[in-house]
Amino acid sequence: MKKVMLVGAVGAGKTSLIHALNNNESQADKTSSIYFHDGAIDTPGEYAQIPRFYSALLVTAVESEMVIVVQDATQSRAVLPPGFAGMFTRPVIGVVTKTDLPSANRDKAVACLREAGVKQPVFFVSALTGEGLKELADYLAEGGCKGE
Ligand SMILES: Nc1nc2c(ncn2[C@@H]2O[C@H](COP(=O)(O)OP(=O)(O)OP(=O)(O)O)[C@@H](O)[C@H]2O)c(=O)[nH]1
Ligand SMILES: [Mg+2]
Repeated sequence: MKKVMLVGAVGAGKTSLIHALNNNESQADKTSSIYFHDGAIDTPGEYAQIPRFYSALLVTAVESEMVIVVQDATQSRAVLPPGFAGMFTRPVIGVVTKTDLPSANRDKAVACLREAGVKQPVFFVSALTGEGLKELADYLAEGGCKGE
């Protein structure tokens, strides 16, 4: 699997997604610092929401092969600034999480990702039900760069 760095708002589901991709059933704790898991770099949501942390994200992204911008499907307003994804020197994909929840709005989530500068592709997943995880894992296993 490609080594990925996950970024996105506080509570978007980054750590839960890493656990789900690794078949780790433990509950995700709040991420308080940049954390290297096997094959993935987890980041605290604050690093994406507070511009003075951007330099840390940029430096760390160099350790990855691809950046995943994680968007909560139930989050109705854009939290990341316009063009956020454009600052990375790695290919960037989008992942919409929490698709299992009744208030999930996929179109709105994609619009948030596009506004944040994420181009193709976008995957839809649920860490709870496992929806979409295989498609994402397959894409990362193939080293997919389609759409970038
Ligand atoms: N229903 C549902 N809940 C989810 C899903 N993914 C994450 N959650 C819940 O959302 C909350 C936040 O998830 P985390 O994985 O800790 O979010 P995070 O993006 O790592 O947050 P920070 O570490 O604060 O940046 C937790 O209560 C998770 O159980 C999902 O796919 N479905
Ligand atoms: Mg986390």
